[in-house]
Amino acid sequence: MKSGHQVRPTSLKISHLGKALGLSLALAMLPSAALAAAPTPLPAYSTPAAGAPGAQAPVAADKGAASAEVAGNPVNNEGPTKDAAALPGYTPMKPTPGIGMPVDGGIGLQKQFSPFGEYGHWIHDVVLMPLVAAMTILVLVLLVWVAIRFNRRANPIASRTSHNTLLEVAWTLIPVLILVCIAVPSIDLIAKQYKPAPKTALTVKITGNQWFWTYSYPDNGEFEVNSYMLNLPGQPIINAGIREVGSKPWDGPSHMEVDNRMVVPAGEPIRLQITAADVIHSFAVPSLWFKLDAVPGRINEKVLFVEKPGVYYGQCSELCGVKHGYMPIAIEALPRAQYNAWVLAHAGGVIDGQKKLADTTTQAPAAAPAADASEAVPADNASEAVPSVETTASPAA
Ligand SMILES: [Cu+2]
Repeated sequence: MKSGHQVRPTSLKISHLGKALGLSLALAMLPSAALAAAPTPLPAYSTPAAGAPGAQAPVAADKGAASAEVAGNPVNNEGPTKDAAALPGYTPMKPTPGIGMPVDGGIGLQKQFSPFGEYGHWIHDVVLMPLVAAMTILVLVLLVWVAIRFNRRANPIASRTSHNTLLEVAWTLIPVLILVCIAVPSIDLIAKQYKPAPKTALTVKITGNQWFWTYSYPDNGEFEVNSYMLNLPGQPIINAGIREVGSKPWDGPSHMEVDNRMVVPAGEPIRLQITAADVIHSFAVPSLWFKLDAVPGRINEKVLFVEKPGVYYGQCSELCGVKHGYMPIAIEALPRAQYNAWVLAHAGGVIDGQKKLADTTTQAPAAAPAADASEAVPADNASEAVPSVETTASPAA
């Protein structure tokens, strides 16, 4: 028993203890005091009552949106655009279950529907996985072998060997070769992904907002659609004024389906220009091997090529605020003719806007390189050499 020793502090000790306690208390209080002083904006997502639709504005400005507006970025406060279901002459495509979307218990990559995706999937399956598996098994076997064969009991007198030239060369060269095997295809894939879209490619501009996506079609009459996640039946309303998932026959999975999909033509390169209106978002669609950050004040560009018609789902992949998890992406790829019909269903939608733009902005049509003309050309322009269009969407500044 040493308790007697402990309960006999001198007065000096008590005063030290008191000071230390006071200091730590003050330190502990500091953050809460600071919090109490600062106005705490409640996240807009807290829906007070499920039975009160419209209780919460669909475009709830987070801190990011406010500061973005101050910085001169255009903030989309227009709210939902007309639901795609209301478009004349267009019926959204019904997605194929398990295609272009995550599946229960899935552990691999999603089935790919773009050339880059197939290449990337091949690297994963044929290069990376066998190498990783072989290395893991080799190291495991070596460890087990050493533990059994060379433990103290099995091998009481240890070898004093300290150098082995052949071994040392081997364990330097083999990892180098492994890295080369990985580097060659992956650098090749990266380089290919950096290649810009052909000059004749259709441009679609994507803007990330808190918390929905805006898709603009500068080549098709500059109309734009806002894309909101559909609400979930029996759950608090996430986007006021938006219908519930499952209320139309073409609706895909909950949390992924939207009121207005990003409709694009299949089988041709599309120039996606991506920006954001408030905070950083990220436009990611796994089955199309596509992920690109949406950054306020900056346009990121990448080619999208969807091999066949279908509906492909993705999600915002950059933490962007309280409703980050509720701004899914749905891309509907249609054959050219059906895409054109979808364009015409919008007020102000035009088909040959791409060509007209090219005609008016052209500087030297004769100088268009022949290589460009031989590259994939949108179907409605296939018969003509389309002069160059540099940038059809103005930067968000
Ligand atoms: Cu986001």
